Amino acid sequence: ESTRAQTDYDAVIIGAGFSGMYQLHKLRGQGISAHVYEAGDDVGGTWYWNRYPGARCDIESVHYSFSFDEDLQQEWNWSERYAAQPELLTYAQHIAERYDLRRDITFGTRVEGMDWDEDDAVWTVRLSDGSEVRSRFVIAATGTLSKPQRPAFDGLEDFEGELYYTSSFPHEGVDLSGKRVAVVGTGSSGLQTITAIAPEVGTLTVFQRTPSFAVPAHNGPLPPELLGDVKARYDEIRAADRASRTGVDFEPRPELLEEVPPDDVRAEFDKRWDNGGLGFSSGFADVLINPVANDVAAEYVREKIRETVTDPEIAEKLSPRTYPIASKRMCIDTGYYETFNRDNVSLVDVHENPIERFTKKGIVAGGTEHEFDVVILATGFDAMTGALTSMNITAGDRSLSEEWVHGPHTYLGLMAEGFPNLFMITGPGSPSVLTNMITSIEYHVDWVSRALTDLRERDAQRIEPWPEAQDHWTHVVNDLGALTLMPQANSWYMGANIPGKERIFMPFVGGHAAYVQVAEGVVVAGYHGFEIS
Ligand code: NA7
Repeated sequence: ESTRAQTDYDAVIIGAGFSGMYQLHKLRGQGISAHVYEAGDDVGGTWYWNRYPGARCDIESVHYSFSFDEDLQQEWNWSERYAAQPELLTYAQHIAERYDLRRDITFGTRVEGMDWDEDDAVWTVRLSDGSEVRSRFVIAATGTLSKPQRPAFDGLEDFEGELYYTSSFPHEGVDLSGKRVAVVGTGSSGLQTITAIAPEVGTLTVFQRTPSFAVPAHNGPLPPELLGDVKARYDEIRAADRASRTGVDFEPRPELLEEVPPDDVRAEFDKRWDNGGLGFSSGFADVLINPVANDVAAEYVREKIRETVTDPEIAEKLSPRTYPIASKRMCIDTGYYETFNRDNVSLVDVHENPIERFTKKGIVAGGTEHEFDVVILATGFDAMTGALTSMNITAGDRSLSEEWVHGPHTYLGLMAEGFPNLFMITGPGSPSVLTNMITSIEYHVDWVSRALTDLRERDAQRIEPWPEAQDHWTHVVNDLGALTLMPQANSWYMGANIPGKERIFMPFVGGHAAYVQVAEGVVVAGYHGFEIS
């Protein structure tokens, strides 16, 4: 009890996105005092910040939703197959209200730093309002794509038009109609923005450095009878998701692509293309391992691009050729390639001729100045580690950002050696970014919550991974990644999109189900690999 009196909370949770909210709800249910600090003015995380036109989830709503409460999943009605940002934000707000979460969340407050006090086994957490709180545990529910990447373009501050980032798009008041608009970046955010605004703007100029592979969403209203069927079988559907590699059961075939006759392969891809979504590349297990199999899938998409885009030169520029398909997260689109058949849309390839600088009037690339009223930067995120390394986390003379200069080191993507009592939800070294994020979030929150209860039962106050356990896991993550084609892309999985960031494959590529087996085994073996005291 004496140590109890020195802390403000048992647990501080950083972030009120889906993971932070579920974590708060779960700990409350276990009688563990917890408080959430959130930089934004409301809940929702990713879906609070990323309000650009056309923002939409790339996983179907009936899977990208909480499964922990049967009443919730029975009562909530998704309107579309893939939820758009406003509906996801409404869902997040519903979660906050349903479980009365806001009373334990401080909004508009960023965690600016935290120090571990080894004598008291307590974290001191420094907040942006200048205050400090002391907490036995800290749970970083800070997201994997939450620290925006804002390239330092020369002259950016000289640009006199409107400048927006997709990752912090204004909540209201943007009118693009009739204007000369540029979009820089052709990842998921860029693709969705481009497709959504093209009909409304005067002219749209797309600055593309690397083309993406886009598979159709075939989005549309979710028919009530389909939703009814899902609800009737929800247990079965969620169980299949949890037993899968990606957290969505994309039903892979048992054979390898090279074992299947070409006509049958073609029919399988046709079926998956017509169904739409990320399951396109999940049909054959060797697509991410065997370059020959991969190229069959890649060529299928390139053929679709040639069929869709009327100008063959533009079709070729839009066709990815420099990296394997699915080695970066594919984009799920609704008429992206068709957009380039519009008279008001043009494509500037900035691979050969990078953006040189911004001017008062626009952007200079390849020696040509392009003039714009509005520039939208869809330039991505310092993914997986950025939110954690920018938080000034220190323990004694060790700092997390320095420890991770050559890539993240974690045990199971849950904790880092040297930083006791600090948990990460969907941290680097977990499979989360290769999965349906909600499946991964629920598993991690459940794992951490059980660990805190187990610690309390043992009357323990401190948990930290062994250095050897962390080394082994980091090798497993790196070595498994290296067996696949995934490290061949300059992706955010590799940290390759951030100048100067160490190139290392950060997620566990073995999939959700295999990961769960390991992480459950660790618990069954008495938290093997963790020092508990
Ligand atoms: P992404 O997928 O990282 O895309 C960022 C895009 O911005 C990508 O096309 C980049 O080209 C481009 N980019 C970044 N910096 C520059 C500069 N300096 N010049 C030109 N182009 C640049 O981020 P998103 O937000 O679209 O998507 C992130 C994830 O959110 C996505 O994977 C889904 O899971 C949801 P590059 O490819 O680096 O050549």
